[in-house]
Amino acid sequence: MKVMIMGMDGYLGWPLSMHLSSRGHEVSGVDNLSRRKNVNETGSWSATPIKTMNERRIRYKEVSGKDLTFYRGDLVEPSFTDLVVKKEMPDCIVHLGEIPSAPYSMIDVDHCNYTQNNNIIGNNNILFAMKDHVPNCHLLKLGTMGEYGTPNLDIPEGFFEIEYRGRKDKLPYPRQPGSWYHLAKVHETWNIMFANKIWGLRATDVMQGVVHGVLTDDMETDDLITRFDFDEVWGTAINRFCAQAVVGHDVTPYGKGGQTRGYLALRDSMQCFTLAVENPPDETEYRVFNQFDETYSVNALAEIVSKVAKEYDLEGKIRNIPNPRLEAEKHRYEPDMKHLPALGFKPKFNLEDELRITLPKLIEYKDRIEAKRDKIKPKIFWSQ
Ligand code: NAD
Ligand code: USQ
Repeated sequence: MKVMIMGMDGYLGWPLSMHLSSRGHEVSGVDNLSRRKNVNETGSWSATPIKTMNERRIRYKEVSGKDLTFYRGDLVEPSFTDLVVKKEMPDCIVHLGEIPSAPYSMIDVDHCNYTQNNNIIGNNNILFAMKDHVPNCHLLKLGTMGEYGTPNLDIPEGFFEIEYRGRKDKLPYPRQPGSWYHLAKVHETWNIMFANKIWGLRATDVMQGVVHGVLTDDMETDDLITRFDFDEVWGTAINRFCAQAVVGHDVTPYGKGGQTRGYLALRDSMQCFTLAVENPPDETEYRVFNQFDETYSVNALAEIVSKVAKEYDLEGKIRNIPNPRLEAEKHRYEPDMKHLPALGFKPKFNLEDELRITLPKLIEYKDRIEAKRDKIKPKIFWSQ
């Protein structure tokens, strides 16, 4: 299958490119390298020293014998997006090419608008390029579990049956996102559903939980490793807890620590994406997958990181700190996850297993975390 990966240079895009290529797919990709630039802007860096796209592709060719085609450019430019889709004529587009940080989008009006413009317009440009050149192509789009927010109800996969004033219908489940970033994802969901309705474009909208881990089977050497961020803007709680433990910083759940999310190991996320790519929706179908494995509160996450860290003689002292975000700190979280298991998804790596791979790798790069220690403390406040 010809698969085009938007966001090829990213945390997920790079391992997925290698993974799909190793399964025999013909892989091309796009990236404007903005993630690297935006992390530089906040003064931080990846704990793992990542190679340039050219170095990565050359090294991958050396170890696998396979080529990865790469286009450097901005999906927000309609003519660029149109051109690359027309040139490649993919069977599947995996769209990961967005700004993924909630805190970044909350810095100020410029960062909110940059995130929303980048993500919503880039996504629209892909939809129009698909309609014009590859109307049968499958769009595998990365949304987020955070689109749903934390309702006091179970969370289905995209749609639910509702009865109102004696009538029944199947409707999109209410979205209650908690940041400008998460809101952009909701707007994109509506745009994809609309493109599906008017043009019949087929799409899988993936509501993904937080992905953790840093290594996949295709990373034969650290020249092929993916990025791992730990600062307040780009690091997710789990990455931050690992990095904090490695440099002897307190592990910092925010607030009461009851904030619960879905988690998935990077290597299991490869399995999910592969199943979705290789089992496309019917022509003209729009489907939603919730994609995660385990759910944890951030307090529970901190406890597990701390426990595994002790196996490596790290203290992992936990200290709840004032929450810079506005969010429920104790809430129900019962999302469904049925569609991927129905396609054969079997998670292989639980959180503790994955931590026993991540922590030793981070210990190798302890000096790089130490060098940016001042970027760990949160300074972006949701309510200001
Ligand atoms: P990432 O920032 O590492 O990767 C995104 C890549 O897209 C980057 O390399 C970036 O340079 C590129 N990009 C951004 N805007 C672009 C544009 N306009 N044109 C071309 N390239 C552009 O992020 P990630 O963690 O790999 O996440 C990938 C996707 O998955 C995002 O949409 C994110 O919201 C979603 N997601 C991620 C997670 C997670 O835990 N990592 C969880 C849920 C959803
Ligand atoms: N948190 C802490 N301590 C920290 C950092 C965060 O307790 O040091 C808390 C946050 O307050 C929040 C929870 O951890 O309640 C999750 O925050 P996060 O930074 O780990 O993740 P989030 O901002 O939700 O975003 C991440 C990815 C994003 C993806 C999303 C999936 O960056 O791309 O969309 O996870 S989900 O969380 O399901 O919406």
